Amino acid sequence: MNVSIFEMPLDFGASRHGSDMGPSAIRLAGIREKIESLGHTINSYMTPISINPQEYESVGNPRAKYLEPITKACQTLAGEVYHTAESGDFPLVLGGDHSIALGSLAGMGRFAKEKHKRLGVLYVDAHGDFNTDETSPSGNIHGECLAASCGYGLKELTDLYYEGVKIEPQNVCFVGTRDLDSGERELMKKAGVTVFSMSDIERHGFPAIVKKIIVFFKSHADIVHVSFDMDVLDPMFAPGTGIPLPAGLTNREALLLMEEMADTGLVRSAEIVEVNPVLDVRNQTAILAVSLAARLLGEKIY
Ligand SMILES: [Mn+2]
Repeated sequence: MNVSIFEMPLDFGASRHGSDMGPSAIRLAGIREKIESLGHTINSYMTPISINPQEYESVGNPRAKYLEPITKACQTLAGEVYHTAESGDFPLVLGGDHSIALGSLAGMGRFAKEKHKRLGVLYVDAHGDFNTDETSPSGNIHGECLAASCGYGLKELTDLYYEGVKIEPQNVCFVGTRDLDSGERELMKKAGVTVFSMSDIERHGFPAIVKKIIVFFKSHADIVHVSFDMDVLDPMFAPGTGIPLPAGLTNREALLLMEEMADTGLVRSAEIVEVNPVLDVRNQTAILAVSLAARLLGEKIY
């Protein structure tokens, strides 16, 4: 397979800055060498656009902080992701905070639409990212990116790249969720997304949940985008992330999930976000991000 890697050094979407250094940390952890060792070809490896550090931009509307630089960067990313998917290559986007999903999902949304395929999204995240400008307690856009991609929220976000819904909410499956704001929870229920929370995992066991996720995508999607937020992991395994929350997935569970998703043959694109080296210990979060990407791209132990 040909893989194109996009580095998105963007941290405007979060209140704890430093995830703009995530792509460098993942690069230093050896993403390129790892992917090539699996027999894939890296077709391009680039920073698609130059993104100013947060200190050089103004916050703008406090209800939608850094809206302008985020939409500008995501617009460019969307085009890159679309053209990569169109050429048959696998776009792998490295964040950056989760607001970059606005770009990836817009790019894959256009690709799916043009090919008349149903796009599914596996959203691996401790949080819902399903706020709108009206429900968000913080005004941080990384908490609104999935809602916006599903058509809810500010027009500047919902109509990014092209007008209209990028992903049908009934084709979205969450896993590892453990912290939702009340407004976003309500909107998620109304929108009809599927959620496998940490409580569901505790109740049924992780392998049983993985089976349900696979069944979900086999019946809801022709192609799948995996959006992986490192904060889904327990901080024991991923301390280098903006909003660490206890009681998360173990490294073993997350690796298994990526392996099983690879085996579906449906995954056509992915992003790994919220690696924040400022908060990390000896780059372990970036190193784990590389292992997760490798499993998703077909790495087998035996
Ligand atoms: Mn997130």
